[in-house]
Amino acid sequence: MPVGTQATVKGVTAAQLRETTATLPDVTAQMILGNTYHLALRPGHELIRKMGGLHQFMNWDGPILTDSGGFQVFSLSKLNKIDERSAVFHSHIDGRKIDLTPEYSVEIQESLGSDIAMVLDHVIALPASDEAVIDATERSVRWAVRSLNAATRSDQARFAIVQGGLNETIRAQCARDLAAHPFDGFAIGGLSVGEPPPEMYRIVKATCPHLPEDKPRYLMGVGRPIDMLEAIAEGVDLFDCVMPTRNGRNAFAFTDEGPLKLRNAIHKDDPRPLEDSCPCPACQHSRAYLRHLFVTGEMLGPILLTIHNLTYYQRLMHQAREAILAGTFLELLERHRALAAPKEM
Ligand code: PRF
Ligand code: ZN
Repeated sequence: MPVGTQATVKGVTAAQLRETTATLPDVTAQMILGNTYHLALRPGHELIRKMGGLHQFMNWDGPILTDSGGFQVFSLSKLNKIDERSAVFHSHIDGRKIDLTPEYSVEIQESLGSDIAMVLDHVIALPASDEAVIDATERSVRWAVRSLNAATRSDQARFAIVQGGLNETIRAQCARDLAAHPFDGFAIGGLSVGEPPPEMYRIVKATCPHLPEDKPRYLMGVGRPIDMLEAIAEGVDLFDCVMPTRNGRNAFAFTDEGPLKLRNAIHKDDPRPLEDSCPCPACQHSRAYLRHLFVTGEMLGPILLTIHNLTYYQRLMHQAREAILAGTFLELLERHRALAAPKEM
């Protein structure tokens, strides 16, 4: 899922976003991610509801998943107080005090009208003691059940979020506790927060076997191409990450030969496209031209690289699906492990 925090996937129109999947035969509608926290603060979920909901507001007719605000409250706001009832915090925009209960997060997401709503979770900073991790994890389970009970829309799916820090036992218990309730899907949260990648893979591997076989699994805020493929190998289905868009804005292009930093002088007179076989509009141009756009600060540079990176990520996920069906997924994974490995000098 491309990230559209502020009701826009930064730098691209809805039509351009749709085009990033146009050459992939198995993709008919592509999901994007929106954020409860940001949209409730600005422009306000009531306004978006009055404007016909988030799909109409941003002209996206594909599916939308909204995050609950749990992670953003803990990472962006001035968190005031967290107890069993709610997380009380001050807006990072105007300092306004907000009392975010699991029920209020459901209400906001129902106003936004997203297709999938995430439950409010308690995310804690790592490292933390087992005691603190267990406390936040058990609260996250109780909040997830409250969210389920508060929901009123039958046209919105609800995903629970597994927490549990870097402790496999706590993770497994949390996954089993959540799996006992009729959620439509299950996310793995609290990862990709600075831990080394092998630690994240270890926790994903320990969590997945405790989740229902027949419901989607979503690894939140991940990640690099290799991280997604490692997680797919453990049974994860869904991801969101700012990496293709944010890196694109910073002149960083993903390719099947590894990343390219377009500001680098090595590209100054390179006539080749980023990738020969990529059908995206950026790949109608030379690397020399794309570099020129970044060096001169032209806005087309970030736009084109965003489109290329989104196209790359969608194609990678398409390749993973095809490889799973063909029984060749491990070859794809090995190829990307080699790409991601530190280069020998
Ligand atoms: N919880 C929620 N959203 C998230 C996360 C989480 O743990 C993460 C962790 N990487 C990203 N987004 N609610
Ligand atoms: Zn391209």
